Amino acid sequence: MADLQRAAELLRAWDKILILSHRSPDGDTLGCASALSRALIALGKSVQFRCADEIPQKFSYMFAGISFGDFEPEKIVTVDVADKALLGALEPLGDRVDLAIDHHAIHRPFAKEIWVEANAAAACQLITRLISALGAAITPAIADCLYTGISTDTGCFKYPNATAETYRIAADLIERGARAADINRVMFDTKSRAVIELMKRVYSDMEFFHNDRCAVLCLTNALIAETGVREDELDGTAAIVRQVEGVQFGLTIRERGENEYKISLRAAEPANAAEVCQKFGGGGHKGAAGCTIYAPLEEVKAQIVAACGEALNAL
Ligand SMILES: [Mn+2]
Repeated sequence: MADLQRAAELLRAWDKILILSHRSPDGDTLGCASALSRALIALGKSVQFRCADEIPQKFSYMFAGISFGDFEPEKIVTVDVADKALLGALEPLGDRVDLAIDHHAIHRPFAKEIWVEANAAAACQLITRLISALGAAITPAIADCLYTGISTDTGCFKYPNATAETYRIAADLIERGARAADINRVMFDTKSRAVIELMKRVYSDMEFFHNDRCAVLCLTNALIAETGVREDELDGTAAIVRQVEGVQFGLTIRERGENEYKISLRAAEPANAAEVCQKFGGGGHKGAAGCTIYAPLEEVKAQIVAACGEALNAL
């Protein structure tokens, strides 16, 4: 297992570096990639960046003005990638990764060198320290990228993963020019008209079961098409059912294909989301888990709601 010093030593020696983000890219993986790219280029290195999926528009500012090189990569670095399958269409590159920098406790090793710190709230915390160890400046543009990753991975510093260390690093980034208020407004308080239309429908269609201890919302392809909401705008929807006071299980049912529904389950203590999803071949954590059920929607809903009811009765 590599550490900060080892990662810095490797990157100091390397050139012609390809940085990879995970599929369905979020603020953390993109914040890492853009900040590290900027720092390595400032150190005189040639850098490229790739991601299997398109960069959501709200993150595209991170890459403005970066001059990526045109070369055959000699070294590959992944950032915030817990498993090579998460490279999506770039998975074939997964066996050629020289250094993986990650913060997932469930990291499944695929790289030659691995630097994982599972207690870090965001991989951007690691990249912040790495850039300093490399002796590169944390410019205001780099500070913006890193702050965005930390803020988005902590739900705007609201999740339990935001530690005193997280706040210290964020404070340091603000001192170096990160535009915290502007970034948080764009990341958390700005919604497209399409999302508001979706929310109107989702709130009015939300259903409650088991004495209001289980809340369900359904995202059908028809609803998504009617409202025109983009895939990357759906991240926040799983949080809605969790906001309802007294709800122990919050379910979001997302249509994936014909008779194929992906369930995102959120649980409040002492309920266990992973236990329920395991019954359907899925998994996850106590507080958040997922599974896929192959059946018509009404049947899917009945099955998962019944499983939640059993779990509630056993509490
Ligand atoms: Mn992350």
